[in-house]
Amino acid sequence: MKVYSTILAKKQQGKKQIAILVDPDKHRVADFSTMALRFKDLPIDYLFVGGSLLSKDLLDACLTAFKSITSIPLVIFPGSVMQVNSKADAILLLSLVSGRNADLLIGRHVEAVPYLKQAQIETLSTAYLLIDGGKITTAQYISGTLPIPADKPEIASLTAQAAEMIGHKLVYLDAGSGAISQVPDKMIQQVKKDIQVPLFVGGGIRTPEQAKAKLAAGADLLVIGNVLEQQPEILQKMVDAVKQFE
Ligand code: 1GP
Repeated sequence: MKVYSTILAKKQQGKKQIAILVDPDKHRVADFSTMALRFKDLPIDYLFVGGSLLSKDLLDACLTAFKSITSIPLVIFPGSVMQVNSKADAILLLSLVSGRNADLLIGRHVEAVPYLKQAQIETLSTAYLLIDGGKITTAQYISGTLPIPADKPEIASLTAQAAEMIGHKLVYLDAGSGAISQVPDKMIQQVKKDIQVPLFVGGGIRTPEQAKAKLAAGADLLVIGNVLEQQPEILQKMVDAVKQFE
């Protein structure tokens, strides 16, 4: 329960949190140490590692490098059952509650149990809502589900509330990696008003101003990935935007 307790404690202290998402498939093994050295002295709350498609099997190499160089908690953001690894501190056990694909609501979880037991890592029960971000993202395509329309905050809120009632411990609104438009502020505000559990927001956040807007709307934790592949130098500004948020 260590990572979840940390997320909750920071939320209760009114601190905004940032997770940097690294997709191991987008890198070479040699990159991981360089990235870890860039991350290690910044107040990054979590490193999320994973992707919708991991074809190169670099998850282990990535976690190994991050673990040996940084002390930032490592959380797997899995695209499949196979992305379970005991070097991580925790894994987002995602239920794609915006979709109606039974496999992604319970089927894959059943298959993952032996791997999760063996790895003995903390599982973070997460209600995952894909929100239309203006293009078909990998997550949407692979899951074969429709995202929630961006102009339907009430659907997002009812879905999040149902997930919280069912017992999910986190809600994650995701416009998808590289989304053109981020999760709308109005939707974040509505969901935030209606749930108690920590709220993660990600997908297409490219500037510190966008980050601040999502935090002001009510996000407790931002997930930032894609922009750092294109502009690694923006990392410090993104972290500052979150950490200096008042
Ligand atoms: C994607 O929310 C994450 O699932 C992060 O999105 O890569 O667009 O920052 P980006």
